[in-house]
Amino acid sequence: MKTLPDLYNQEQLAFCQSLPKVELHAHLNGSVRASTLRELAAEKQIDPELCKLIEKGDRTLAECFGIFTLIHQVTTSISAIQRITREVLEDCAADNIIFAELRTTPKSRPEHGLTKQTYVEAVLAGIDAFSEQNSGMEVGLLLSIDRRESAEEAMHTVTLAQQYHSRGVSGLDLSGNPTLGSWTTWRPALDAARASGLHISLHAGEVYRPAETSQMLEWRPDRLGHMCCLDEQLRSSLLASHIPLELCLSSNVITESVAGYPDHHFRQLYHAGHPVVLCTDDSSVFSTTLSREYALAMAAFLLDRREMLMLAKKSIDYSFAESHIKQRLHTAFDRAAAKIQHSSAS
Ligand code: 6MZ
Repeated sequence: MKTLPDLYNQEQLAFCQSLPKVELHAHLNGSVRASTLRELAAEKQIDPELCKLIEKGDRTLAECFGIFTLIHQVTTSISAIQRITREVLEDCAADNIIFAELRTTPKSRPEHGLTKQTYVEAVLAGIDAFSEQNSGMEVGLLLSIDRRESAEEAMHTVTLAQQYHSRGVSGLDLSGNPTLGSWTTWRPALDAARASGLHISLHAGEVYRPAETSQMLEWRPDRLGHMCCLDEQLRSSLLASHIPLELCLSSNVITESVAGYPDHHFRQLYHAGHPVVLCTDDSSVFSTTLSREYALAMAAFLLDRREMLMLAKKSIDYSFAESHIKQRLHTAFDRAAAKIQHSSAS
């Protein structure tokens, strides 16, 4: 594995672990526990070499999409999908996350008896199973459109999001290999989603595609993800837009969308007062946790404890949760933050 020096010290990591946090950009199948992947692969008699590849840790952006294909070969049954959803949420709760907004791509896999609808129901059942056992963490769900999908497939996903809106699906995400497809394919589906009151987050600028990134900015999604590869004009349009941006430090550095932690565009955007939120992207694929992402930011951008608290608190407002849930989260956050401040002072 490519050795990425951990920039932070144990004290910074412990502080970030103690922070109440909000996760707004976590792909379900990229966050599956390695031990669960191994177990599911063994049940399906899938070559253990595949699991080794998944665990390798060092990968280009193109290789990541090969890894997702491998993971998707393992997470094919309703019970596996329920299980990984519950476990990913348990891992979020263990990392002191108070609100987890997961995202996942509904999949039609007739060879495994899976439809997009039964996929979504399995994820919701996993969320319910988690919530029955855990009361401390709120959960949200976005349905992803994969850039490999056609206009019709994208519209089907939007219809499912509308159907399951009352069960906690708050919006849509556009993701997948950023070198594939074209924005005009999914735009009508995203227009329909927005018209029906769903929130939208777009992966944008993960690779340099200035024309597409500019069209996405003009469309004004509720949030953007990544925005790593921009020219000067796009950078100023992003700043002028004030659209909250999900930033995934390890993911961007490991896939070389960004040269290194100190060079990450977090620095410039944060200091310009742009709304940013730290996220994991694919905690399993990039061997990280949200606390670790916070610790990396704290160390790389020389942020103090008060700044980290504010960063975490503000991310509540960028979530797609309903306002009464945001209020609850702010109350829970303030209570936990007061304890942290009290213990640092004593
Ligand atoms: C773009 C990504 C991604 O939906 O099967 N995904 N899309 N850029 C990234 N940066 C590394 N990481 C993950 O989770 C896996 C899917 O999420 C998207 C890809 O479409 C991937 O197949 P789900 O739960």
